[in-house]
Formats: sequence, structure tokens, C-alpha cells
Amino acid sequence: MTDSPDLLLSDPPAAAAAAAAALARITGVERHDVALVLGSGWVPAADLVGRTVADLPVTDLPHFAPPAVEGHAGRVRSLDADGTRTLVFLGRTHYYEGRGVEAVAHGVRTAAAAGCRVVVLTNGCGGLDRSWTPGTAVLISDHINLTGASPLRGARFVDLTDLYSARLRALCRELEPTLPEGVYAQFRGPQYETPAEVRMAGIIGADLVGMSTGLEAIAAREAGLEILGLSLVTNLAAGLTGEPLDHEEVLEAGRSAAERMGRLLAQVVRAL
Ligand code: 8IG
Repeated sequence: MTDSPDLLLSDPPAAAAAAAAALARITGVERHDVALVLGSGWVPAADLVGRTVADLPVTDLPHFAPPAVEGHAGRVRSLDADGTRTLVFLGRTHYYEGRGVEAVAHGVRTAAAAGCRVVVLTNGCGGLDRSWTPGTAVLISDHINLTGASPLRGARFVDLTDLYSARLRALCRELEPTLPEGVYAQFRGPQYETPAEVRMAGIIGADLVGMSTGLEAIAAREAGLEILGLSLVTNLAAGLTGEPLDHEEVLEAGRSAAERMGRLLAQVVRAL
């Protein structure tokens, strides 16, 4: 296969195929079953999901960028979760990094090219429901894409009904009946919202505000993956507490929730 630094822009599926081929070669794992994308607060949970078969910097795979954010580790792991071959991205490329939608979608496209049928997209985000204290996990029921961008090119009229699989959400609620559900609004970032933007998000139907996941979910649907979205509320959205938002607080909420989130993901991967 031809490959060049420009392939990600000229032919994203070919770039994903190249990355999947490198993944198979480096890990010795020919195909994977499930992919996990671990966002803010979820990275430490990876250790609890399964036995590590291989662990590499994501930049060892073609067309992946190094991580830009503290708390996003920039590694890829192949895990064996009682026989389920699990591809874990510890960290992701965000739209606000300015590398384009192709870089944002490259992980889920690589997962699909590696054989995955399901992707679990996780994130840390702000919550609009005051009862969701930092550390609350929420199932994503739907999203509102406020980035103005799309990972799709040309006249690709992809259906987004049931984008966040009702089957997988029901399965999660069987494992953890108290898991609430919410609509995730993706802002472009990297700044957090103003209090007025948070009020707007609530009025238009959002329960969660973040800077990832939506664009990845669209690309994952196009690639034929079944999608589970899980948010970790690391902070009440701006303006709801009277206090400013602090990235360090966000990281701490993740560290303290890691074990619960890891157990949840371990159960989910085994139940798929
Ligand atoms: I962690 O309050 C985290 N990520 N947009 N707003 C947005 N993204 C976030 C937030 C938040 N917290």
C-alpha cells in the first residue's frame, strides 16, 4: 500500500488501513473486537480492563499525532479481556488542536479497519444536572454537534438515528442500574463555556458539555461501528457553582473515579 504524510488528508480510509496494518504487525494481534477511546479521567481505568498484550506510543502508528493535553496519555494498548481482543486508545486528538477532522476521526477509523465492531467512546465533561456530582458516570443517549464541523466528506447522508446504541445502553443499565443518561453537547473548545453558553446548551436539550466524542461518533457510525458513549462528569458546567473551572480539579475527579470506571469498562467489554 502506498503511504505518505498526506494520506490522512487525501484518503482517510487508506490511512486507517495503514494504521491497522501497523497495529497488527507491532502487536502481533491480527484483529481486534472492541475499541475503547479513553478521555479525560478515564486513562487510569485502562489497567483494570484486561491483560496487556502490547503497549505502544500512538505515534508508532501511521498518521497519529502526539497528545496535546495533560491527562491524555497518547498510547495504544492491546488487551485481552477474557478472550475479547480490546484495542485501547489512551487519549485522543481533539478538534480544537487544529489538525483537522481527519485527525479526530483517525482513531475510530483505525479501530474499524482493525476489525472492531463496537467502539466505546469515553470523555470527561461538564454536567448541567446539579445532582451529578464530580465522578458521576453518565450514558450518552444522543448528542448535539455545536462544532460546525463534520468528519464526513461529500454527499454522505449518514443516518444518526440511534447513534448511541440502545442495545449497548440497555446492557450497561443491566450492569449498573443507577447509571443516568444524558444528551452530550460538543463545543469546539478549547476554552470552557461561558455561563450563558451553558444555559443555552440546557435550553436546546443538552445535559453534558464537552469537546470530543460527537465528531468521533459520526465517523464511527459511517465506518459501521456500534457505539457506546460514556461520560464522566468531572465538574459542574460553568456558572452552576459560582466557582471558576480548574483543569487540575478535572484531573483529580478522574483519578478518584478511575477504579469505578475501570470496573464498569471491564464488565462492559466482557458483556458485549
Ligand atoms: I473534563 O465543563 C471537561 N471537559 N466543554 N466543558 C467542556 N468540556 C469539558 C468540561 C466542561 N469539563
